[in-house]
Amino acid sequence: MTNQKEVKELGCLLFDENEDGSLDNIVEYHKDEYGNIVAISLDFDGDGVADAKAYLEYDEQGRIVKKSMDKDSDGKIDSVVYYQYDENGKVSAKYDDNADGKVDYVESTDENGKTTITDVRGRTQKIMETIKNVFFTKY
Ligand SMILES: [Ca+2]
Ligand SMILES: [Ca+2]
Ligand SMILES: [Ca+2]
Repeated sequence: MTNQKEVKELGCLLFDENEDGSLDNIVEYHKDEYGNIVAISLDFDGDGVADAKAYLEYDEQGRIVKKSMDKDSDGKIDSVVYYQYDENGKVSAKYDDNADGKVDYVESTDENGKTTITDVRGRTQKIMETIKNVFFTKY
């Protein structure tokens, strides 16, 4: 994030996306007793009301294993990402884009650091676009 204007305090990030001097994004973090961020609230228009939420779950090594996203802050989870780690610590991610319990995309990284995304339904169109649009990837 190059346009991050202010870090008010640990746990809250403020962004002025269009640089008009008023805050557009407020990101609020909630941490558990281990210091892991377990919930994130996003206020896209800076009106003080959260517009989207995300919830994170960790394994015993403190690595994120599940990210649940409520894109419209209505209390219902809209998409879920599952993270798996191999013995080398490499991560692969499974995206359930519509939170129906079925994985829609699998993202994996090879030994050269190249990331490939596989659509489990066999469709290749728009995958990158979809992934890019998956809520929260820029954070
Ligand atoms: Ca808002
Ligand atoms: Ca929702
Ligand atoms: Ca799905």
